[in-house]
Amino acid sequence: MRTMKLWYCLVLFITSEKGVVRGDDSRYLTGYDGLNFTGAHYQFTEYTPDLSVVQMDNSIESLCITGQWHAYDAVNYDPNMTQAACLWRGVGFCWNTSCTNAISSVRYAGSPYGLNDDYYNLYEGTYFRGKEFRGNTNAGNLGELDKAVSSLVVTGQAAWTFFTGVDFTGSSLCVYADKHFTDGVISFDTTYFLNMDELGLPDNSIRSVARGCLSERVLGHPGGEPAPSRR
Ligand SMILES: [Ca+2]
Ligand SMILES: [Ca+2]
Repeated sequence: MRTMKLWYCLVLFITSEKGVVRGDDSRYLTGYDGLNFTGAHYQFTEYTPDLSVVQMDNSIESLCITGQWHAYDAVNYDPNMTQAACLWRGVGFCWNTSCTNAISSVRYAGSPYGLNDDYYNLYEGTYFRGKEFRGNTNAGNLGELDKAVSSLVVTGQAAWTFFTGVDFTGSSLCVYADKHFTDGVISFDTTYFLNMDELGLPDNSIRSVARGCLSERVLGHPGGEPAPSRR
């Protein structure tokens, strides 16, 4: 069973990155099983594919966070991409969630090495569901997520350019984070696209990623195209 779980993790987290984990990373998600930050609680700092392991399955009603976290009704980040998912982000924010008593898995978006390090996360499903390809370096192909990406997140202050061809060819557009969160000390820059319509590329068309703004189409930067409207 242990071997099976490890194998599953390796399949889920395909990466293109270099780095070391810093001790000062401030990302967290504290989930409470009561409203207004009461009751049993657990502080998450890592990907958690099954909240029953920490006795928090279908129980979170309120939360405090730093960073961007994705929360899923299904376990394992919804590999079938059919259940609801919630997006939580901020720096030192606390609120009662509308995703009450439903969440069964959580994972963050952004760099594992530092909260506001430059990073991208690509997802197989809309709403950040399913398998993931993530990184902080150029990727000439996306491995298992080749022609499969349906949502994405960019964090930090660098631009990333997404291409419809392998090895940085085809149509492209570049994305900057457009939302800045801070508590006066810690800063976090991020943006997200729930589906490829928001991004302006066909679904399942992204095939490579490069650091920097290498396209004439620019999203999220002053002077670039406006970010999609948010609920
Ligand atoms: Ca659930
Ligand atoms: Ca897809």
